Amino acid sequence: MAELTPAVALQAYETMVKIRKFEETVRDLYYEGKKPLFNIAGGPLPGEMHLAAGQEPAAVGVIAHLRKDDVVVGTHRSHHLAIAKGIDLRRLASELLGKKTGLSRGKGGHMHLFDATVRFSCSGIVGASWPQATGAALAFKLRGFDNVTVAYGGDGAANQGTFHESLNLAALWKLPVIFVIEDNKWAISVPKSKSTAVTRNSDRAVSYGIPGVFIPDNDFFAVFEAAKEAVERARKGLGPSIIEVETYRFYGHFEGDPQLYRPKEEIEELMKKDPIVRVRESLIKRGWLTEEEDRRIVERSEKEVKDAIEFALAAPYPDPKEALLDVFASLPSQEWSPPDIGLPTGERPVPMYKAIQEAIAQEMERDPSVFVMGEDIGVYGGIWSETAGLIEKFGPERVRDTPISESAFVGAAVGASAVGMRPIVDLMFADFIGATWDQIFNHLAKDHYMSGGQFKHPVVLMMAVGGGYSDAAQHSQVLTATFAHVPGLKVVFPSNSYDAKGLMISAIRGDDPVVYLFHKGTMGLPWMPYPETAITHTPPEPYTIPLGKARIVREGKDLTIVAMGLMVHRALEAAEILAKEGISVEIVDPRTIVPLDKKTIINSVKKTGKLLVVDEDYLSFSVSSEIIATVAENALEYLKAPPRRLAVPDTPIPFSPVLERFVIPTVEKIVEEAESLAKKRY
Ligand SMILES: Cc1ncc(C[n+]2csc(CCOP(=O)(O)OP(=O)(O)O)c2C)c(N)n1
Ligand SMILES: [Mg+2]
Repeated sequence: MAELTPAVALQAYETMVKIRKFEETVRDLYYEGKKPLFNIAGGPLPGEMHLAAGQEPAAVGVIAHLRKDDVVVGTHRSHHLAIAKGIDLRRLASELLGKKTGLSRGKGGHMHLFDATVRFSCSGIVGASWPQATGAALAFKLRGFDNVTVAYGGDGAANQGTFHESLNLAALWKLPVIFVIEDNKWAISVPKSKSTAVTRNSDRAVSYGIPGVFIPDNDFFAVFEAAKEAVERARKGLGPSIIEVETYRFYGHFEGDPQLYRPKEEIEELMKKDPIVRVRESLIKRGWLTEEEDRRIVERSEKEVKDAIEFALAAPYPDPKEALLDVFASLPSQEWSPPDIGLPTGERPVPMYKAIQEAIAQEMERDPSVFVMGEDIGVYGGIWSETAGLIEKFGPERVRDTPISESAFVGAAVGASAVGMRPIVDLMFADFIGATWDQIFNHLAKDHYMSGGQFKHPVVLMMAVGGGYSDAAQHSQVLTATFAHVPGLKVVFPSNSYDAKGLMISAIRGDDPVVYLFHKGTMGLPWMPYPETAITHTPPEPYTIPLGKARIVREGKDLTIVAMGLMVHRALEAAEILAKEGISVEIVDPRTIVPLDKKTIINSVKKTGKLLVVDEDYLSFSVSSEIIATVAENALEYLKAPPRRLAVPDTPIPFSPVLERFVIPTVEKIVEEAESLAKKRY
């Protein structure tokens, strides 16, 4: 925490001057080469541009109290925050211009600034910062560090559900996070009076039993004092606070914004109350700043900004092929090795739910950065018993029951993993991803890429999938394609206990986000029917299975069936029946959908000449489509008949058992389809 000494005040003033110079310079540059003026793609500075001139006190007044290893998470309007946090100006300017020397080597741009060295990130998604800063604060608390985190958001962002979920979570868990609302009174064209039911967002703190202060009139000194108290409180472990700063947006929402929604007089009035001019006057009045020193500060700032922009303009663009890099932190080795054959056998058959528990427990034992959170995962042990017994071993801090706030706790995993934790998040049912999809597909999946490889999210998102027990359309989906379609997510889908354990350990140890799906019908739960073949020998010691390596569950020569999860076992049952008819079926279980072991599938089809994909996900635009496309691209000439797929026929999953059996692939349907395919020839 800083005291307002002359040196600290001068430093803060200089940072504000530098921010303003940066924004003014970027603004001028933005319009260069743009014809017409609002041509978003023209000139050296492409894309959208949201500038923060006028909002300097909210940035500098708070961040002045932070250390380099504290975390700041910002928004689409974040240059001022990044500069206050100490980001390198040359790399910042380069990133804005999409250059190789940029923070993310041109992969993020102005709305997605990442700098791991000063622990700064921001997002173009309004309201995303709240849970992420909350998660980083959770990481610090779990590790016993005294770091704090600051989440920034606008008056508009304070109406997102994430804001309220995060406040509840942070207050409940007494996390060292400060929620700063930059109230510039506008969310694009919508005035706060038309979007927010309360006059002051700081009053919302009452609902969560935490302090909330409102700083009127963009007053740097008042922000500084309020932040000092909030940071002190957070560092002492006393929990979160809200600081709402009434601030001014000098320019439009974005550059090119004609601002027809706000009166010109408002802008003129704001300019008259320029916060930097007011700080300067105050410093001069206090005798802390002379006109001479002020000139030097302005000159220094101008020089630094000019140097950064010139550096960025002169810097090279990245090699276009770099667009393909950084999707994942690690990929399977290029060396392909033959797949495992058959289901594991041995003297230790373990149901899948126990294999998952065992894997998590062993990794938690080995690595203190691993922790689990989700709904009902503590004393209850997870509704699929996947976390049973963990709380007794590791306690409620590391086996953390959460409120029903999927956005907040998945976002928290994003934030916690960015500072070195390895969260396992239990989402209960895959169907619930809708409540947190933004954190999954815009952040968890993309941050590694957008940060040019700086931010890693080693998060395991585990969840149950599948139907067959009349839980209907919102509790029975498989959704493999939904996840697999998003670049940056690995997708794991074990079909048996042995694979479940080895894949879980690999997922936890890897540096990429992994969606870990388990089928309810393979878990081996006493209250849910399951095939005996899902319960396999599972060694007691920890072991890994590389992601991207299929298993040939059964060898055959007439027909290849590719199946995942419960469908592997239905295919096995079907294969037994077909064998009696003299049809020899080979079954390939990809085990991981992303990365997909294409080669094992292709090799199998080359051998059998026939392909049937059995998929419990929806039929169209699916993993089954992808597998067939892969085979068509690589082994079309080997096919002796058109490939087929058996999947849910693009309907939601119905409730009534007779209806449900009609849409989900059954053993009978697999037999029927395979028989007909076996007979088929071009
Ligand atoms: C989830 C989401 N919804 C909508 C948008 C489009 N959008 C970008 S900025 C913005 C207004 C944000 O207002 P506020 O939070 O007050 O921040 P300010 O722009 O005033 O700094 C909107 C609606 C978005 N980027 N993300
Ligand atoms: Mg606003």
